[in-house]
Amino acid sequence: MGADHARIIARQVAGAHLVAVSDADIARARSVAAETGAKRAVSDPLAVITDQEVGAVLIASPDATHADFAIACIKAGKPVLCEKPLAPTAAEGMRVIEAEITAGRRLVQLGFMRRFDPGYTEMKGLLGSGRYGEALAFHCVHRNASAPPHFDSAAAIVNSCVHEVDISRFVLSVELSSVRVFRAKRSRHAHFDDPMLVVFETDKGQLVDVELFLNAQYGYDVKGELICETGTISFGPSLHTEVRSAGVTATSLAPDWRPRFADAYRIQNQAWIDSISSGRPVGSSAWDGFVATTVTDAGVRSLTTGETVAIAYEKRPGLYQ
Ligand code: ISE
Repeated sequence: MGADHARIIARQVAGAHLVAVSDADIARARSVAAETGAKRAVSDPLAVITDQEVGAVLIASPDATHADFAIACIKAGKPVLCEKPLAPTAAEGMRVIEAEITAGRRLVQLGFMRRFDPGYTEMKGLLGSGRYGEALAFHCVHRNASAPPHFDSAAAIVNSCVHEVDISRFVLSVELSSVRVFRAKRSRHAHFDDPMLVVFETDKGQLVDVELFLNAQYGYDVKGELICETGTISFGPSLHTEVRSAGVTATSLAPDWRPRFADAYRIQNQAWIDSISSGRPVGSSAWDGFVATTVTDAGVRSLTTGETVAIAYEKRPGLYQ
């Protein structure tokens, strides 16, 4: 993902160029720097964050390192686009919120790229038009071809389902008030509970259900269908051409999220760069990232207890109004 972001910034975004690339594997950092025209390749991420020539930082490191790197960027006064999740737990995420409050300004944008995906933004716009009445329920499908070996059931919620947490808050303009996780019959191709059904209630009384299936084998498949009072709004998994031939209709599916959400990543990264010049933050804030981890914490609790878990956290007004 880091290499992809570097390519997007170098080739698809106006108003920024790459100065330095860091990776624990220095050979990889060097190869990405050579490919993207970055001047420096280093293995120490703090060297990039404190580099005088670096004006803004994009973090795409392992989840457990996000909070510390984001805090280092805030301390250095540098805007940061940080991949999701903000942190593996809400307690760790709160450290980033405290750092921004201490700095007295918002510097973090969370990389919830689906907020920039044309399918979801159009869905939000159509709902906002009022033409279809109120939203009643939101069906979400989140299938990956295969999960990495280090994934477990909790990681599926913290790292993958966190997207539906953020996008349902965004599309419906709601807060999620409870969560319950159901384990389905486990696929023979899975090494953890897969698939799972995750059901959220919103503070406006709607239901959001997510089929989370990370070893679906056949490809990357993300769909959404919003059920409203006088109509439904949905988008499909593919932006590609449909071919009809020999009695069959065929569309190709992306192998993973990078091609599927290529537009979303490009639009997100451009919006981030533009927001630095304009001083007007866009996308998900650190607070949105914190709320999402609060919800996934509750999801992980539900996974353990099998019960519905209420979602609660103390609001931090001020910066995040
Ligand atoms: C991955 O980290 C992503 O962010 C993808 O969008 C998601 O589909 C996948 O399940 C995550 O592991």
